[in-house]
Amino acid sequence: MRISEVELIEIELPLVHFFQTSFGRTEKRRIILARVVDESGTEGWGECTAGELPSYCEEWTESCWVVIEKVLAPMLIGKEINSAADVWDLMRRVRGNRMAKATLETACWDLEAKMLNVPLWRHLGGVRKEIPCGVSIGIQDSVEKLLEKIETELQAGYQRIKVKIAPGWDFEIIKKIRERFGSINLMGDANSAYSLSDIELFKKLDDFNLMMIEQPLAYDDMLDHAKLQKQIKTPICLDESIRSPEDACKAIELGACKIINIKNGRVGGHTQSKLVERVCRERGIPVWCGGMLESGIGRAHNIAISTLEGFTLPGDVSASKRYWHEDIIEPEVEVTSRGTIIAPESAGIGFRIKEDRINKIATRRVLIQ
Ligand code: OSB
Ligand code: MG
Repeated sequence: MRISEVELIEIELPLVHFFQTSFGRTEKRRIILARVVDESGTEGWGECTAGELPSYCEEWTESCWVVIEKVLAPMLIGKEINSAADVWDLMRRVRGNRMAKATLETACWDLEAKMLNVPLWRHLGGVRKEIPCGVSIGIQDSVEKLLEKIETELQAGYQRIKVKIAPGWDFEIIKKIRERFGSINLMGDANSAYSLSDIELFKKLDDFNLMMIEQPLAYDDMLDHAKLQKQIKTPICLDESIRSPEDACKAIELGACKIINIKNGRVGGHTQSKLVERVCRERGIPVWCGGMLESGIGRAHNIAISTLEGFTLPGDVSASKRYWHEDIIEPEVEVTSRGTIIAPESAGIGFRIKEDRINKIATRRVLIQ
């Protein structure tokens, strides 16, 4: 392929319900979409998963916009690209900025799959047509509200419930969930809200038989996670700490985790996600696909990567309607009563992009040629 132009479009999408983590509350998303066009006229779409502020990681909507527009897109435009798997290497002179890179890299995978007329998930090497799904439920204004939400998601068939935890919203919350719903598949995600001095809390949480506890300690501290994992039974799952296949190797060797959450944005796109999946599979570490409150395009990419062999645990990939009044793809992502999503059979990401809707909610755009 040879990319003739890249268009960046920022859209504003209000969430159906606010999403609160230990680092803050999100009410509406500012999402950058990338449309990459091959000289044959074929298009591929990617979504930037950076947040509205640099809280989850250093990248955010504003930083990604400028890095993609001024640095990354010019590195790809006009180059003869043998395969989407080479796009990561074309951007290797830029350090970090993995979410910005993933925006273009995933778009190139969609483009390539469309040129080959195959579904992206098959093109990535996926082995399952149906992926197991869980939900991530943010911190609520009351425990009653949280229990109500869990009830709704269990009714819908989701295979596991993840709740966000933070100091003051942890032990008692998990206890109440266990009392009310018994032995459901349950896990907590702390988004780095704790330190090793909270070890007694984690020892007490062991009694609740959680599937895992996600990123309890600092985003950049594998050593402390290794120390914690040695003293608790609950498996630690790393999210923020794993930015590359090398990070995955180190974390596993250190004993910092027993499970890894893979996010395309955080690791730099599909090629890097595939490498992290392989590192984990070869070492017997199960993985699952995380979410970043994506719109339909990012969600479709998440579905595709979730079909790889190592993604054996239910991910945070769930139905469009949990997030948006109206998504930007058609059909919207739906979940079966078994709590699964069926990977689409049409070419590329496999969903139609609703460009008329995108045009209506676009807040800025730039064409790079
Ligand atoms: O830590 O997994 C996380 C959302 C934004 C930033 C970080 C995280 C999350 C989620 C939501 O947990 C997952 C989703 O439903 O998209
Ligand atoms: Mg997380």
